[in-house]
Amino acid sequence: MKVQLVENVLKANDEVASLNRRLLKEAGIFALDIIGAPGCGKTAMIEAATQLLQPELRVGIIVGDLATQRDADRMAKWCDQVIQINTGKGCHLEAHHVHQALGHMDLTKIDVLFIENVGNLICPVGFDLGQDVKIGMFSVSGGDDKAAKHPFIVCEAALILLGKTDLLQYVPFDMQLFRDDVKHLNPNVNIIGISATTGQGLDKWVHWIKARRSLRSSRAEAAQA
Ligand SMILES: Nc1nc2c(ncn2[C@@H]2O[C@H](COP(=O)(O)OP(=O)(O)OP(=O)(O)O)[C@@H](O)[C@H]2O)c(=O)[nH]1
Ligand SMILES: [Mg+2]
Ligand SMILES: [Zn+2]
Repeated sequence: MKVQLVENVLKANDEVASLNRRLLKEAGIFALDIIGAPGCGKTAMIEAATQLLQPELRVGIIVGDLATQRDADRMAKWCDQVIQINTGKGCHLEAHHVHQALGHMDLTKIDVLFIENVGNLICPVGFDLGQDVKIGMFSVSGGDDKAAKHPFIVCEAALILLGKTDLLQYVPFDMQLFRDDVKHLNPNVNIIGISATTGQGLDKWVHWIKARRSLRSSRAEAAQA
């Protein structure tokens, strides 16, 4: 019976995720689900990337936390479409949360949507939100063993971000080990090192977003032709 229940929950989630995907596609929005441990630097990264993407691309942000609207307040400095979701005891975002948030946004004024998931490397991986890509985020201060210990996000991610690279000179972090672990789990995924503090690597990350967005748009045009 337990298996049945889990399957039903995921099935219901997938139905709403498909609805979200259709809405986002119709509006031409490229959506990224950002998944990383608490404090790995998700909000700082989104703040920095938003400043670089705009005004060329208009950004919208949905952010999930158990409590507070502190992240939304931080990001609202750079973006006028920010929705905070408080999940209470929930440790991940589900498609219905995103669906509700989309209902409060002007989708005609968004090109890139960041969805900052609840800080957690485990169950957010299993819940489709209707995003185009899931991004796995780790940090130098989190330790070089975290990719190996969290294989599911590494396998699902379209890209791995390694944040807080400015701390490499202060904390022990075996970059080769981290790279080898990622390659072993997912040979096709790239790693981009970034620092929201110094700006290092952000140009590469923003370039990746623009390239993937263009690829998605040209595929959509080809499908319509
Ligand atoms: N040195 C350094 N510190 C950073 C960097 N990015 C974020 N931080 C710091 O790390 C802490 C957590 O950053 P957040 O952006 O709040 O991390 P988060 O992943 O959004 O955290 P939650 O939403 O609570 O899971 C803060 O004190 C940031 O100032 C970075 O690139 N370098
Ligand atoms: Mg945050
Ligand atoms: Zn969860």
